[in-house]
Amino acid sequence: MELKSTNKAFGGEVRKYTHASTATGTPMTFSVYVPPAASLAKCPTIYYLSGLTCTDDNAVQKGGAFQACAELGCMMVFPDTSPRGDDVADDDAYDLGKGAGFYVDATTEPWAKHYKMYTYVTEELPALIEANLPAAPGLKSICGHSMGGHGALTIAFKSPNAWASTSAFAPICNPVECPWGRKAFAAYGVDGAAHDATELLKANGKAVYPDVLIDQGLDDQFLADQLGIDAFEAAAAAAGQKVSIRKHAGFDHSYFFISSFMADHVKFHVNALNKKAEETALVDVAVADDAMLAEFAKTAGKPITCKAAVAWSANQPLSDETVVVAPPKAGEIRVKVVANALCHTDVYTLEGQDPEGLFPCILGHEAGAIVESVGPGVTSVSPGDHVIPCYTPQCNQPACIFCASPKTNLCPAIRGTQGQGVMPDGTTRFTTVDGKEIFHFMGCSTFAEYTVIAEISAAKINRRMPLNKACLFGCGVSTGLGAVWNTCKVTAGSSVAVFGLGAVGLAVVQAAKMAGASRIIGVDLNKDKFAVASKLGCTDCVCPADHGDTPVQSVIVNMTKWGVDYSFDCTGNVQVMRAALECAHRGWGESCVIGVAAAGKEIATRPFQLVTGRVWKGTAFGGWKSRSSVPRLVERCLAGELPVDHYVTHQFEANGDVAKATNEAIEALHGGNCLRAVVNY
Ligand code: NAD
Ligand code: AHE
Ligand code: ZN
Repeated sequence: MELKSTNKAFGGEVRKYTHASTATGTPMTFSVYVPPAASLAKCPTIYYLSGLTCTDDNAVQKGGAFQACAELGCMMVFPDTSPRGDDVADDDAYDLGKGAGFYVDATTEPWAKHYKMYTYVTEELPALIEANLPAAPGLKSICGHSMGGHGALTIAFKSPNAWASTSAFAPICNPVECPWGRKAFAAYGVDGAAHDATELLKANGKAVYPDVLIDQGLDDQFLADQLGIDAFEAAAAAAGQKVSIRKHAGFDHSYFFISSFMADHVKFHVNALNKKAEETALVDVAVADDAMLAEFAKTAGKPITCKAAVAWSANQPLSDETVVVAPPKAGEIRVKVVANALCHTDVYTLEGQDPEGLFPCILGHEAGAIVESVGPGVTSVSPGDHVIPCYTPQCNQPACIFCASPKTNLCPAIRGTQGQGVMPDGTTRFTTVDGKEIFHFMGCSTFAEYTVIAEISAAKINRRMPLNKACLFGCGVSTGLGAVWNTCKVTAGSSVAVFGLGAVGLAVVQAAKMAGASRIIGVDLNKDKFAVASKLGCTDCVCPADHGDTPVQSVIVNMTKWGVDYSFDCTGNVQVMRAALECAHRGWGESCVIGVAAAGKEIATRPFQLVTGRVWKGTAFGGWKSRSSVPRLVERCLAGELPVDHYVTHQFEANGDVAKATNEAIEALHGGNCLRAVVNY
């Protein structure tokens, strides 16, 4: 594989490669878009098949796919449409031979020698891509235009397990019935019905995909004689295959048409790929433990009496209580909490600093758990599944503009009731044995042996991940990583300042290092944090107390001349938030608030700081869309790409007294040398 050219687009790269193909026996060229996210993790891949007469260049230069690919973190591969070369057979006409490989394997000479585009696209190229580029193994989808639309639909219908989804622009849907198809199949000696999307639908007689997206211009000059979309639509209806065929007046067969709807197709595929990523993440795990399932079957639908650490009021130690956990209602699940890590926010609320703090309540929101039972209508998880409760849910409803947007993770579906410490129906699932109601917390309440959460707050993960490690991805660590990769999108070579080197701050350091930041300045009042911070990537560590009256922001500006490209507050202290902003680079520095400030606290700075180009922003849970992203973080950790053991500095065994162990964890956090204290239930 030889790299022929590279161009930059939306922070990613457009690369053109040539390689000696074994399938076609000729040199083959293809282009690929590698998104910025690929520097951090392997990405799902969309294969785009071009139409007659095209090479990979057409779609690369005119397809308009890269912004969406960059935003959604997926690669896109553009193979050529046929073998090329002097000794490759060709035809004078544009619809046969070079530029018209029809994504089939020819059996008749002179075509049989090189025209093996089916094998090339379905086997050779994906193997080459997965072996040499940051492509997530087996996570691929396929789309295409015209002849490429025919290829995308037929290839997908023939091997639905290999392709997560398929879509097309003005596809040749019934080639056995159109001049292009009949000519090609006859010349290439191919059984047309085996390479005809409409005929395959008829042959399958059932749906193979949840949906297929097709866009068709109504002013398309080939619509009447070549494309056969009506036959396809009828066959799909007969087979019960959902197809979303969008017909657009005022559009023809051109790349103007394709580029107008390309982003929708990328989104369509990324949704399907995310779904497949979740599903496949679970296949290779140990089966649920039958004994546990048998236990769960006994308690399903009934109240469970168990132990919990209840906060009766602010600034009081947690109290060891026996509580009754009601069964999950519609859209809810009840989970057995296996391990819980303490986050500063739990302490912040326990100390009465949270404006939304309600007592009595069961705190806790960074846990690993197992599904005990599910309420009516729950489909995404089942008893025995391993989940991480997420305080930022993801409803994925078509009407949810937040879940639909790549710009945010702040799904508001249950935020109102969550802030009121109750379930979406406005009631609690926790009572004392004498019936006193107890509030939920952050939609999680994992300081209890059993808790009830909304289905949309449960991220289903790989059972191979120990739950007392998985819990770390429920809040602090994910938040720090996401603040760098999602919220600020820190680029290689950047300078970064991180205020507060607890678990959140250190995750920012780890992520900045992985993103290729060239200078990472760690700031903390507690110098004990500097050793681990340096190991994770800090190039400099600053203790404000060492600089007398010099404001720490000035210390950092003096160290860097104009300030840092990115700064992060991970303390929750509003003065520190100000310092973080004011040490950001003149002209373009971005400062991200992660810390949670106490009630009544507000941030302030001179507007001049913003006028002169600094940007102040914030993040909740690092911008991660919880149910689709947390399982992938867990996979990366399992794959060794994302070490997190260093965050667990303390472990406690509850042995039936969650309160005692959690109070010890709180002690440890206050001790100053604790990052995460994990309590095993
Ligand atoms: P932590 O207590 O473990 O770490 C805080 C660190 O900040 C400590 O090392 C402490 O020494 C340092 N610090 C405190 N005051 C400082 C100051 N004035 N100057 C320099 N350093 C100072 O907390 P954590 O669990 O890492 O959480 C950090 C913050 O992030 C908390 O406010 C927490 O509530 C918040 N948080 C926010 C999100 C979110 O989604 N936005 C998620 C998790 C945590
Ligand atoms: N209840 C507080 C808000 C607290 C806050 O900002 N929480 C963070 C998560 S902290 C996790 O340890 C968050 O994600 N907020 C977004 C949200 O919707 O709550 C208050 O100020 O009222
Ligand atoms: Zn937290």
